[in-house]
Amino acid sequence: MTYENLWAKRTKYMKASEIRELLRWVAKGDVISFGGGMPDPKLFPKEEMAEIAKYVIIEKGEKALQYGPTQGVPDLVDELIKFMKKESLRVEGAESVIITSGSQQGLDILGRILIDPGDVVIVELPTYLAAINALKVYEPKFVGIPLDDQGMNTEVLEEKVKDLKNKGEKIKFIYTIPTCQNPTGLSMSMERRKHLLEIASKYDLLIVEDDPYSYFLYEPVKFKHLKAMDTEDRVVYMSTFSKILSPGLRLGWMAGNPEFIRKISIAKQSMDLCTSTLTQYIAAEALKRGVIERHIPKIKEAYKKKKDAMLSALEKYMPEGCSWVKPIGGMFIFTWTPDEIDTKQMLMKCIKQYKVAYVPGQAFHVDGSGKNSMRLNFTYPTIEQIEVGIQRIAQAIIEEIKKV
Ligand code: PMP
Ligand code: G9A
Repeated sequence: MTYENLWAKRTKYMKASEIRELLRWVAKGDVISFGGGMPDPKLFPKEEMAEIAKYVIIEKGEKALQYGPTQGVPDLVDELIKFMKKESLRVEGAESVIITSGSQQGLDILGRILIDPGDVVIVELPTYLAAINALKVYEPKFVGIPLDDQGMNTEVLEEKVKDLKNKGEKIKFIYTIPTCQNPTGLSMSMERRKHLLEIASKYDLLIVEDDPYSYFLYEPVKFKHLKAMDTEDRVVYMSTFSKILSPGLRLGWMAGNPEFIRKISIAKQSMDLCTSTLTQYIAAEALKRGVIERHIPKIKEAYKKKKDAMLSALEKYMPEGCSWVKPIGGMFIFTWTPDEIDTKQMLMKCIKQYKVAYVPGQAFHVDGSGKNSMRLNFTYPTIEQIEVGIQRIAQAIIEEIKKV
């Protein structure tokens, strides 16, 4: 059988995720992983989750083991509305929320319902690579807006938007991860957030706010969510249980205009009918019992130590010409090497010879830039592995510099 001739045209735009590909090496065990944004597995609240899982199956099994509504089981939606309210994320009611199978599904659905080939999607430069991969299949034109230490440069954004509008381009939405951005760890300042909303209002644009990381900041700072500042119903908010509890549950959620949510729900029906009812009931119970509220301070404390350990190791071992962001939360430290280094080329050597993995930065850049950058995850490895792993990467960089 030859499969080559069978593939639909759209498969041309499907690309294997650099993050997912790296998981193979992590599974081998002897490679220190700074790759995928995985939580510290030692911190999962296993006992409490086991108790909850048993309770849910025994006490709520008739519903929890059954199909559920596409928009999400009401218990979880209600709990999420309360959870979001504490963050000043007020939603009008259950019709404004949908539970997705990970927020990754939400990203794919956004592409399905919004993008026709040639439409413009504005993203940060760099941005989350699996968002790029999910949306790419729908053939948008990506326009990247650079970031600085205040997050997305909204001056540049306005210029780009004006230019695109003058050219008659159809801008479908602006995708942003305003707090502890993936991959850079940068956060958008309040001024920039205001400016972004002003631009969206002036040019009548939809904003997608992807927010997995704002729940565990390591510094005593607080940012308002774009959704909380939005007075015109033009922000769609999305988040996930993956980082604040467990990615194995595969639960994300979106909140926005009810008509918009309804469209998402219809698109979702043909993908999976509904998100796992079992894990939704488990998550609802975890929220009810305060498991997540108790878990967040624990991960904050542990991850801050790991982040500091990685920053110290970078300081200690990295050669001249390297620089990195000091994040206030999240899971990543984005690092630049000297210009002459291609981190994608260096990766295999790092994995095979030095037994350390990272995500090359280029995959996060819609314009193909970022060749000399890498994303380092600090939540999954142990503190000891962080020290050893950074020393190994530094050694590999030093050798590469000698070669050129
Ligand atoms: N968006 C961003 C910005 C992310 O960092 C991630 C996970 N790394 C996701 C979406 C997807 O998360 P999940 O599907 O596990 O909810
Ligand atoms: O395992 C994945 O693919 C999810 C991780 C996301 C990330 O590393 O940003």
